[in-house]
Amino acid sequence: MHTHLTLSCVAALWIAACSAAWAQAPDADAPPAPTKGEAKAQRDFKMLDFNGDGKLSRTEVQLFPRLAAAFDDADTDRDGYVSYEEVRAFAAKHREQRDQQRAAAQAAAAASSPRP
Ligand SMILES: [Ca+2]
Ligand SMILES: [Ca+2]
Repeated sequence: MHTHLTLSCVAALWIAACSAAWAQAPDADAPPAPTKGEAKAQRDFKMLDFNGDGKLSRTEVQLFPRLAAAFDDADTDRDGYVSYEEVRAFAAKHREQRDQQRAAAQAAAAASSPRP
């Protein structure tokens, strides 16, 4: 079995908002076919989904403290499971927040820098 290493990668992937492939803007003119990154993400999700019911339970992520900590945030409909859609939404939200924080930081830096 070599799943442990792979699952650790998945955990890192989720928390890191899963790369640009996962967090594409929904209004982007993207092709309907899954991207290479998304196909991999789906594969990784299935690997994390030990019992194959199409969603991640708290038990399934308990080996990964960072995933477990993010579980409530990702489980937006509060059914106790994180679906693939919820993971995607979480990744997108995560990226949005990061972008906002970056924009705010840039605005603050611009405001505090002396004008020539
Ligand atoms: Ca499951
Ligand atoms: Ca849910």
